[in-house]
Amino acid sequence: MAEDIRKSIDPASMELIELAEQGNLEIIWDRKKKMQPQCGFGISGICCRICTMGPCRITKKAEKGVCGATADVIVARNFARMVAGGAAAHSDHGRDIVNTVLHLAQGRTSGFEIRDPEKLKKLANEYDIETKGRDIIEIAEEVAGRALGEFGQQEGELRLMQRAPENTKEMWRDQEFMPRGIDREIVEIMHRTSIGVDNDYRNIIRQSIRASLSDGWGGSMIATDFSDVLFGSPKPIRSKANIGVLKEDEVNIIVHGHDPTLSDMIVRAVRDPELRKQAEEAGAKGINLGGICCTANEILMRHGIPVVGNFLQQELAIVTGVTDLMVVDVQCIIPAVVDIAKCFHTEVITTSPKAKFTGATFIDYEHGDPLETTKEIVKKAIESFKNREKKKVHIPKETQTLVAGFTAENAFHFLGGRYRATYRPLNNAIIEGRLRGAAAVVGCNNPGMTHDYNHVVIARELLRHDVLVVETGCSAIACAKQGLLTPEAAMEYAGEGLREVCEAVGLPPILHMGSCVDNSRVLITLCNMVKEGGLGDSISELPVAGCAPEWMSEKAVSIGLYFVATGVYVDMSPSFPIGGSENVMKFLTDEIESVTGGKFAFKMDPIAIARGMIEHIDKKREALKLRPMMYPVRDIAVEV
Ligand code: SF4
Ligand code: MSK
Repeated sequence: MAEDIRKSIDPASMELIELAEQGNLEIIWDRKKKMQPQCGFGISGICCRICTMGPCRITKKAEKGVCGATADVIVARNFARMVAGGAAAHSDHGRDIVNTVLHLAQGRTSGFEIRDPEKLKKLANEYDIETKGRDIIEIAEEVAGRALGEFGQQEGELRLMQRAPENTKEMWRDQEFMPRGIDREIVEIMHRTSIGVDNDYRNIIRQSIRASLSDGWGGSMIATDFSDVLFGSPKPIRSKANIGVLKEDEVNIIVHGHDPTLSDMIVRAVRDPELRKQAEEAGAKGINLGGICCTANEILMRHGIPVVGNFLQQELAIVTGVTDLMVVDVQCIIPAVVDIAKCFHTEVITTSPKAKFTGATFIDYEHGDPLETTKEIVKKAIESFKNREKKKVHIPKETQTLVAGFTAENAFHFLGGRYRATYRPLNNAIIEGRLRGAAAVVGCNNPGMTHDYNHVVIARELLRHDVLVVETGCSAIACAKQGLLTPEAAMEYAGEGLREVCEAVGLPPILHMGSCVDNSRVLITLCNMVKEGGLGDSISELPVAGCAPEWMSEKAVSIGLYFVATGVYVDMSPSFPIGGSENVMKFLTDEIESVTGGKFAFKMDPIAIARGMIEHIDKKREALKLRPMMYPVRDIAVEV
């Protein structure tokens, strides 16, 4: 990382980074700097420590590991294990949500209800479960049982994969990519990549593909669908984003992580009149709830709860001195939040037996009464508020309004008019050349790059080329903070065709589709586009592309791979740690296209990333013989 890299494009974040520096508080960028230079063997994926004959590193002098493993095998194994880690995280998240539905149905937990019974019935139909004349709770128990069964399933196909177009499914079957069971594929990666098992790089990557599909079309899709059943399907909703949503005169609680089971219940707890009264008695004007990372996206999409920030803002939220309590569930919560919290009055509460943090208070949310447990957490926040140190309070003012809450089902209600839920207008707009195509910009932040920069520049470049953008995760938060998630943004940033489409129906040019597991909503959107007709018979024929331009988590590797395996062009920045094997690189960026129709690119510059996506979209338009674009590309600057 260059010493003088701009840390963030976000003024609120920069203000707090400087404040941390003045106060000698160590934050993520400081640790990244101390870590330089980072290990070149790790970056290129040629370090193996799978057995104790190693660790082995491939060099000119030592072209094979002690066991004889080549760079190709070592790189492929390391890559596969990243996929396994990512797929496991998403899928285990999905399992937890299904378990909550099951426990609700069996009366083993309280406080939850089935908020979208219609979606549950649709799921029941997909699982061939009778719904007529049956109690909703009884249906829920059976559907949850069947979905849980797919995690341990040993043979056959996953149910929700049947949603894909026939051609795409045929390709998966022909290539033996169809996952047999969710857990099975992840375990098989761990087996195959242990010492002396799968020693063919292509074969290892093929299993990675199968495991990633069991994430996107399995664990993640189950997480999304059962979250909708349990917490309600999102609807477009206005809210705000960025650190300025924290309030000086209220008790501030931040939820951070991924699992809506906790955050959704906290939403209820902070609305409790008794607790609000207690907050007032403590001298606060109210209780203010905000979120970070994907658990933020979950309660934003369903309740309009404001977003405090994305991944790189988790420590900064504490540096404001007004975060009275941060309560976390699982994933993307860096251990350093506990250290920085010690410099303030902030209480850090962990709630999952899977994710305990040394130095934080653990409250067992999973085994207690959920509503009572969250009320206890809110009471702790009120207590913590009393310990706030006025001289440490510093809240940057920045906030932006946004519209979130789009799903594969509701987004196109708008395009189809109020009463016609159809993808026809979207497909027609693409066919006629009003829209060039659609693109997903997703994924994390990474302190090795300028915070939010790639997300925003890529999104703007796509918009001015009339590409409709969908976003999830920290990318959606990045663009929200820049005001790109409002209908008004279409006027400012979109090409003329996209602007016409957005204006006709009042949509933002970027549709916020939720959390990381909600990339499954993007998959369903692609299925619906194929089903609507006129844009080819398989997902790989669609004029669409994706990118994760600041990714850092293994989950992003799995997401990228299941999109490529579904037939989509995906750019990942930074590159995967595979540079040590020309063969693995060639397979993922080139050869794979002849198998799935999708492929990876690893461009670093955001304009180059966006142009690569646009080029791919144009290639698909040409293959489909679609009409030329209706309007010239809008000539506006995209830099920030
Ligand atoms: Fe070295 Fe082979 Fe053991 Fe890896 S598996 S550490 S390459 S001996
Ligand atoms: S939270 S996985 S940093 S997107 Fe889903 Fe953000 Fe990446 Fe975590």
